[in-house]
Amino acid sequence: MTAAASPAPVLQFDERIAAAVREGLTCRPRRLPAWLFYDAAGSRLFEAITELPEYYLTRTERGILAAHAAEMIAHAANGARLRIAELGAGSADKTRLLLKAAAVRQSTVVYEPVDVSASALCGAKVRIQREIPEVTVLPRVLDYTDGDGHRFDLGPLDDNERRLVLYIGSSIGNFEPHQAERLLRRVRAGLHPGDSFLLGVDLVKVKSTLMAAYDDAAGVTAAFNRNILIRLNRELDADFDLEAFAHRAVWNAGRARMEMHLVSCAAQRVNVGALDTTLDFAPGESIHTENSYKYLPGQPEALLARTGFAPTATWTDSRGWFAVCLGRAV
Ligand code: AVI
Repeated sequence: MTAAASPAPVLQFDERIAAAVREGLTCRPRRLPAWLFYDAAGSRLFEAITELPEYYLTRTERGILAAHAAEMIAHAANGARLRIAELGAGSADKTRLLLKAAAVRQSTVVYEPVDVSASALCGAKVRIQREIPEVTVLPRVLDYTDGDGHRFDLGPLDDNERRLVLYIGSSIGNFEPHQAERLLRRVRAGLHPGDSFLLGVDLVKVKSTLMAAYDDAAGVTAAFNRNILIRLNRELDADFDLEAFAHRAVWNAGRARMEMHLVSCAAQRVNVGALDTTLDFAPGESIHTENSYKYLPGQPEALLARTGFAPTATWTDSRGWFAVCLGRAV
């Protein structure tokens, strides 16, 4: 009797990741999409970045929200009750400030975090409901960046209710300007006139401050950047040598953006098993992993105006480093 041969293991690779990597690493200059950063380890590293002394963005925006949350809520409500949606569930740390201000004003608040990740939404629901019992969390699993034409639809409102959509944290900066505009138009199409949109944007500032924020002394941003290679090794059966790629932050003044790159330290060959491909890197060759656009004063308001919102108010910090802008859907 012969034993049946055991079947060869079938390796399953995520097609979306495989397609993005095939496209980005076989073209010149090489690039990878920034959404690849956010696996579980990358999300933890990003949380650590937000605590760094050099990463002024989170702290500065939190200060603006802490000082002006009640005013922001009053402007958006404009006499009605507010229902608050948020693009990206995140850790919702800064969102609390706005939810608490809304709870003071109207005693109960419906909060609709929107994210592609059901598990991120689940975590946000538990945390928020435990901390602010006046808030009912209604998570919406939706890819708000989806350019495939699916409607951005958060569902109906009650009478005398308006919606406020939050997009804080400077996440808009990770989109190319034309993509940012498309995203806002899409959100606007899912709102009614009188609803509002609150946008947090990082502003252009002196180069040394920007560079330090994206190349911190403790090397957390470098680890965040390199984590993308760890992910490709694990999820696409690749063999990137992490020591052989250096983190590089660049201020591109002409395009008003911080760039992150992974630069090959030597001539090297990398195998990507899932793609059945080898990649040859020249010394100094870069993989461009992220853009983080910075805005000039007035630009966020112009963006709102171009996409169907009347800019109603802008709040900033004393150094003029960060802006939180409110637009009302017209
Ligand atoms: C998520 N996003 C707003 C961050 C930023 O600043 O562009 C991502 C990040 N990249 C490096 N450090 C933080």
